[in-house]
Amino acid sequence: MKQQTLSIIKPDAVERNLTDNIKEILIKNNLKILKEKKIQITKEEAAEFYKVHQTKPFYDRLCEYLSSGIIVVMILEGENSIKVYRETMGSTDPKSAQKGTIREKYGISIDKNSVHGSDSPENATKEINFFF
Ligand code: IDP
Ligand code: MG
Repeated sequence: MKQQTLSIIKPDAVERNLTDNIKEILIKNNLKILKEKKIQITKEEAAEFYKVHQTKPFYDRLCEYLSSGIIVVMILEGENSIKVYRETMGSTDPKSAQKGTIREKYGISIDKNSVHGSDSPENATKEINFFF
């Protein structure tokens, strides 16, 4: 089933000029970049975007971080793109991410893990509408 999902290249990766390397991995995994924009969001916008995590101890730091620099936001499309992209990113903590995944290759820490990806069809729709 053809699906769309939202991808964000986080500040740590944009800052290190990894945008093209990450896009190359997406394309290799049959994830087509439908729309793309380079922006910086406010801490308030980040707080809205990450609202599902508002009770977590790392919420404030997470919002501070996502709004700390330029990000690249993309709509990806492909067969089962939500699952495929989650697998392409690797697990949340780069230390335990599988070899060859974006987070294993480029992630610095659980905070600076280089990329975001939607985790369900409902959230993909919400997140796409949030940015586009
Ligand atoms: P995901 O990005 O793999 O979907 P989520 O659990 O949705 O992971 O968490 C959102 C983001 O919050 C993660 O990408 C990561 O940067 C950060 N995060 C998640 N868990 C922790 C934690 O235990 N400590 C610090 N930051 C965390
Ligand atoms: Mg998540």
